[in-house]
Amino acid sequence: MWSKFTYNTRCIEETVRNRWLDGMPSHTLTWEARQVRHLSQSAVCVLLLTVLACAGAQSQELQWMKWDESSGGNGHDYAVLTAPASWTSQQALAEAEGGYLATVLSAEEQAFVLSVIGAAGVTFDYYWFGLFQPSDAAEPDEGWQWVTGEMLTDGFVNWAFLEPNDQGNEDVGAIRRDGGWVDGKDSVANPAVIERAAEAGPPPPPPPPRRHRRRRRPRPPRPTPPVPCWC
Ligand SMILES: [Ca+2]
Ligand SMILES: [Ca+2]
Ligand SMILES: [Ca+2]
Repeated sequence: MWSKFTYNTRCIEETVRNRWLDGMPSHTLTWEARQVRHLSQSAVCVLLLTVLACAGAQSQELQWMKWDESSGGNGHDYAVLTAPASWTSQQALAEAEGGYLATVLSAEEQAFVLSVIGAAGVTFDYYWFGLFQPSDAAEPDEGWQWVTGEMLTDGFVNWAFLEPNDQGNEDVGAIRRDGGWVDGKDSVANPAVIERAAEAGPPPPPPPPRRHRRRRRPRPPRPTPPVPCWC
């Protein structure tokens, strides 16, 4: 039965690991083989609910909004993953869409991202975006960087009041509806705002076939006029 499931197993694994109710160690699940061993009833319930949630997250219809270059944008598309999930799961879903959790590199991009969130038709307090802190960074505010590699110290910053505060291993970032940034726990289920470079347009038309030029035959040398004889 389990070998027929094609859901995002990373999403399932992350959520189950973070929400395990009866303390059962996660090694009781052999995800590679899609098999379930020695599960209690409560664990089975959590697993089934998670499978359904992750399947729903994958099937959600995305409404992409382009930040047009004609209006000062970067030409990228943005969308909201409305089904709440962990930061890691949302990043995996973003990558499956050819993108990543959105990076906010300027006040202008922040304004556009908030407009995308506002147009998504759902209302949550927090939306995961592409900010994270490596585990070896000094708490609470060292090492923060974007999933695309830019360091936060090099650009636009908009932490909310008293954030980041690392209230219990908060190493990933979320943006609030009012634009303030907070650090949060990866395991918390939130919607997310994602970004991707614009889809490649149609390939350019092939060049017209080159006309085959006929090679000119070399002209025969002109006969030299006879030299007049004065003798
Ligand atoms: Ca960006
Ligand atoms: Ca932290
Ligand atoms: Ca926090």
